[in-house]
Amino acid sequence: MANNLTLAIIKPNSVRTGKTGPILSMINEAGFMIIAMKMVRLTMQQAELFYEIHKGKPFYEGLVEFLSSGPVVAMILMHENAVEKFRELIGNTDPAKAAEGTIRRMFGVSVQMNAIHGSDSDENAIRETNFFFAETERYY
Ligand code: 3AN
Repeated sequence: MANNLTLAIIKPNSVRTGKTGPILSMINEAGFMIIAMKMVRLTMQQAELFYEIHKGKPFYEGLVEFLSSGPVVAMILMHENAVEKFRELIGNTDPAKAAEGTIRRMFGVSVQMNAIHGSDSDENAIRETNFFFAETERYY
């Protein structure tokens, strides 16, 4: 079942500019089932932990600061091949390179403020869903 789940985060720039609703519509229309969802504001320490994998990279500190700069909407999504399918829906890390009709192309403003996060492997999907959600907060 693990490969049917992925973690999505609507990033602070999208929430701040009122894009939560339009992004949720796209997620629903693409056939993903939302099995957990909440709005949270991460502390710097929590954001550091979430992006631990990127520690040491030149963009790490800016990324941590950005992710903790305002509320985000975190979700667990269910779909066959969820990780891969959702990466298709969100598009390239760089919104300028993302395909037409993808979430990042429509709502991303820069590589850092690229509107939304999606887990990049089944292993990270498990780690990331556990980071945000307790068993009691999931509907599956
Ligand atoms: P993705 O989110 O597409 O899996 P990653 O895992 O390479 O991309 O990067 C994680 C996050 O780090 C991205 N969503 C983006 O916000 C940020 N990021 C990646 N590369 C850069 C960069 N060169 N400059 C600024 N931010 C970056």
